[in-house]
Amino acid sequence: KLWKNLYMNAFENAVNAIPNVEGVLLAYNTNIDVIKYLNKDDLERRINQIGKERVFEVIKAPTERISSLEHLFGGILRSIKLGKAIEWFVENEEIRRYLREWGWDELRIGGQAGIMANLIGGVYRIPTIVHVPQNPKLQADLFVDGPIYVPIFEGKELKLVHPKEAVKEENELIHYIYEFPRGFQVFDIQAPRENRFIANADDYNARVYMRKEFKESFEKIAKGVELAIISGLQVLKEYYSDGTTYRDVLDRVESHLNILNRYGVRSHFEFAYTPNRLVREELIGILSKFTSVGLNEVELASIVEIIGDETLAKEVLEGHVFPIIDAINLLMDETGIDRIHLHTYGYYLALTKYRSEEVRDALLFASLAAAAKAMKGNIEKIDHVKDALSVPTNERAIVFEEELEKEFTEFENGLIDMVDRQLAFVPTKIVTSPKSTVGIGDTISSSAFVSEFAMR
Ligand code: 8BR
Repeated sequence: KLWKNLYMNAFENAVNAIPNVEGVLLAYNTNIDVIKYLNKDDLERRINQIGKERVFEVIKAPTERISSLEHLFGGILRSIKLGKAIEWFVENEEIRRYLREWGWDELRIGGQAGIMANLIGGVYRIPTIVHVPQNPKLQADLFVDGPIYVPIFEGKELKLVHPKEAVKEENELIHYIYEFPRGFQVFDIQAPRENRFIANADDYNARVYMRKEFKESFEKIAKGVELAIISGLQVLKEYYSDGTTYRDVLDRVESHLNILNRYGVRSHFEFAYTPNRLVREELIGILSKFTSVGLNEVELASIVEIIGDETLAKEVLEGHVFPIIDAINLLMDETGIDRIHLHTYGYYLALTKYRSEEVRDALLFASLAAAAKAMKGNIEKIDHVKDALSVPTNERAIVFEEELEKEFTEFENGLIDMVDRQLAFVPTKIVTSPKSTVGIGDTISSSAFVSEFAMR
């Protein structure tokens, strides 16, 4: 009952406040997601043509990258066999041509910045500037209509236009996503659960390429926005074959953050899982330049491995609320960041250095957006978010709520006063049979960040 009312109020408050936001900047990763639903006969035919035995060898000895058809199909079969999400980079042009010809069932805008642009600009109708490393027609057409802009030079002047009005003959940065359902069978292999194999044919986002408008005119771009969301740094490697390193990219990111801070633009970093430990450590190091960070429990555990200890990291992974609270407090101690938003299956937490009910309302609004995304696969209008009010609130989170009430006597309406910090807790809406769970994390983080600063 309490949460039902809080949810309704939060939705109203967020929707009323969202038009106040003058502009959001989203950088850096945008690409094309190609989705193909695998077909047993087609797959078996293609594999038989290449030679089944050589493909099957790759299942046992994964190559982790694709430079031949054996690698491609071996990777796909390995993903099916393990029911695991696997992503390998496509190294040569011939295979890229093969993938393009193999075709697809659906095209979607991809990359965190690209996905968030269609939500924040397309659905919330907030003027949004998005970084597109390349802007070919195939990708530009995937942006919905609305106040979504890319900066372009016209002569020496910087202009903001919809990506469709700025199409160039540039590279198509494609992530080929091969989906299979649970029980999918090919030869004698059966998928224990639904999942996907991704063949990544995108050299630009892999190195966090920044286009010249952003390199040369970032200050002008920053002046036009109130909020910024940075993502896509999780792919960085220690070094590249041309002698450059992750440091070259991070130097540029830091210079962008300095400019954003100078203009009072609040910034959020979406901390996606970063496999390289050194890069992860360096990302923790630059968090102090951001206002806010968003992550899930797996990402939080991977951070605790560096700034805390193995025991706490393990407890965080198990999803219990007290170790997670300890971990986000530790992260705030280490970085001094003002806001940490943790989302996990069933509840969200936000630890902030300031006190405000809007923090909680923003989490509730984000939970509605997440449920809408789970239900529809793609949110097309704000009414989809409103419809999520009818999704039941997660019962299991109520147990955590009771534990919090016991521990913190002043716990009220999802807010806990922690002397110099505030902790907000909300049980989320859980959709029982989701259409898709791709991109829900980005939807949660961006909806909460943008709506909180709209309301405050
Ligand atoms: P990540 O991609 O960052 O892990 O975020 C996924 C988030 O989506 C989870 O933390 C969870 O809160 C949310 N989610 C998932 Br997964 N399934 C959901 C569902 N069926 N309904 C609502 N939210 C869901």
